[in-house]
Amino acid sequence: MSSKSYSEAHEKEVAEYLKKITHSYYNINSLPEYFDIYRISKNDPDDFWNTIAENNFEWRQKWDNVMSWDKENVDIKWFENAKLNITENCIDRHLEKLGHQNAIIWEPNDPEEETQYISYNDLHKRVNKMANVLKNHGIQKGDRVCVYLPMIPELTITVLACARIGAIHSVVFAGFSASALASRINDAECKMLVTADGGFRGGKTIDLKSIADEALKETPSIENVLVAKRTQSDINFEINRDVWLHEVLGQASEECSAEVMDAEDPLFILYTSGSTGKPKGMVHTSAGYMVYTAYTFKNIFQYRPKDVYWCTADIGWITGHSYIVYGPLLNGATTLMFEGVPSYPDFGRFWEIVEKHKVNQFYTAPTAIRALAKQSIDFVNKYDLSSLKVLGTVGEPINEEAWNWYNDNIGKKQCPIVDTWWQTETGGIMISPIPFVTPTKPTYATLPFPGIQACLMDEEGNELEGYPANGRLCIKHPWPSIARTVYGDHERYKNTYFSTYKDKYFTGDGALKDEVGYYRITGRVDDVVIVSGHNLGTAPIEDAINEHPAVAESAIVGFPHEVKGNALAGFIILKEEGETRKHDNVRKEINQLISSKIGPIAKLDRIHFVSGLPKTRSGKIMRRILRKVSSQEFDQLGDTSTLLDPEIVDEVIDKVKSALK
Ligand code: 7RM
Repeated sequence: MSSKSYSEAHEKEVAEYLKKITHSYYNINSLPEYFDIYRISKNDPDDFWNTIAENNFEWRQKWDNVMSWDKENVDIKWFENAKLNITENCIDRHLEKLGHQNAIIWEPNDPEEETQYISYNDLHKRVNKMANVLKNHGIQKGDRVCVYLPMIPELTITVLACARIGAIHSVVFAGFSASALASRINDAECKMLVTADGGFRGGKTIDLKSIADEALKETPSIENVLVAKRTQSDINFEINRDVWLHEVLGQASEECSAEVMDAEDPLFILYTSGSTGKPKGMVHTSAGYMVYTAYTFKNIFQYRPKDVYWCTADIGWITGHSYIVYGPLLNGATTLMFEGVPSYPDFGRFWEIVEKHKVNQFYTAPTAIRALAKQSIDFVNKYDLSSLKVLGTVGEPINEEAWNWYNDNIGKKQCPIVDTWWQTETGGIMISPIPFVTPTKPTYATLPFPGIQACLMDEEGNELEGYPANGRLCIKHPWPSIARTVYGDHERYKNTYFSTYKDKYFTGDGALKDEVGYYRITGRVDDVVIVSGHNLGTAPIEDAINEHPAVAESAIVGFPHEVKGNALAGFIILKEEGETRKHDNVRKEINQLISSKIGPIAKLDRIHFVSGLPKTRSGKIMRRILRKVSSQEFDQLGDTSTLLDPEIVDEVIDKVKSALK
């Protein structure tokens, strides 16, 4: 055979293979098809998920029962007694046909450094080596391994290596402090820590190892620390505890058979902060998580063979777990992993990467979109973004202005925007448009994904069946990737998610449904403020304010008021700092805007101009802190060490104190 015809034949085989594995039963190609499939999934969830699970994965053994739900104990099981290993589905089964295709494209922080292209063959070898290293250091099935790494390939490889041998990974975002790391290690009693000498993020170097050393002073369960080399910094090294990863990887075998796991064996723990108390270790299990992340990835990003898909999240968050690692690899996709930040070396970095790798699906957060929209449009227009087909957003409500900017300037009005609503607890996307199928509407996450029985509840526990309606978002029936428990505290799981409304999962979010039944997430229900008896969501007020041309970002909270019960305070970042007289004008104009958009009831009693807002590392505004400050409870701010920029809290306190004078 000539090389040309060989490669043509090979191409054809590959195309057929990809079609096979990426062809889910119940692929959604039109709106009527969506409604049909949704109805099927609702009428007979077991049969629906059975079909998807049977046809798209490799099982060592099939299940006896699709789903069981003991409502009293909130004990949920999917695909009971099935046997599998998720890494065989992510890697091994693709090798014959996709071995040479890129599994991961790794783009470094510094554009001068070389990109790494990791084929499925390479990934297989590297995961096996890492798995053997873990085993050689005493890690067995069921042991917990804490992963505290920057966004380097070793992070994905370690996660998969744990899954390969049945160890439970607990990834802690590499921006967290020593005390946050220590409490997570201790809660899960991790036996091993995998970290790095340091990490690069924009112009900064983070001394990960010294932060880890600080944490390790109070983590008795850790036996060994594997250290990846990234920054070449001088680090402290405890000879009896610390191990250079590159040294042991060099000696490890490239073969490691996958541990056969039970469907309900834990795959990972991931911590998420609650409104009170210590973070909750959400436990996700093997089979259900696999089925749900694969099926949602396929349909919500409309991934096609040879596409390059990029999610800008960090693997330290659920978005990175489900939609950088597992979802894409389960579909034989090429997933781009970026080490850096949108602003380094300049605000064109994202778009430069899109052009360089001809990215087809791009998935990011509203906070990044707003930051980029503040910059000169030249940063966007310098690059060719014509490869883009689908744009995604996740993490918080996206305001209309940011949605339009994304649509006009990045998608050039040609790319559907999938506003995907979901949570750490849900494991995968729950409410989202399906591109080219669901007509989008700015700020609306639109319709529940098949298998997701979403509903709105009122405060008395009644379901709001008609629409338009406004209520609290619940899910009536388990889906495969629901977290099964809070690690070590099943009571807390039951109380947080299944006690507010009988036999329903309560999301903690408020939502409204428009006249066609589209959902719009209005924010955490604890962000609802009742002013003079009126329920006011803070998100729509923020949206109104953000339309003011001088405003870059805003956060609204309630504080106690003698007459109205609660009044509203706004913390506002201006695009440019102005002098006081200008501030007074902007104050007036903001309240006029709110009056006209929402009503005079929503006017702000106090407006503080600040240079930043207290945010979590994943970009969520910590309104709890603003609420406490506005209520003058300055000594009850709780732990602020996990904030992106803890110093901003002092500025916020100063502003509030001086406004009270
Ligand atoms: C994926 C993730 C969960 C919370 C959730 C919401 C908010 C997430 C959207 C959103 C409006 C969205 N997991 N949220 N996505 N709000 N529109 N598309 O972010 O556990 O870190 O956060 O984030 O309040 O409850 S998370």
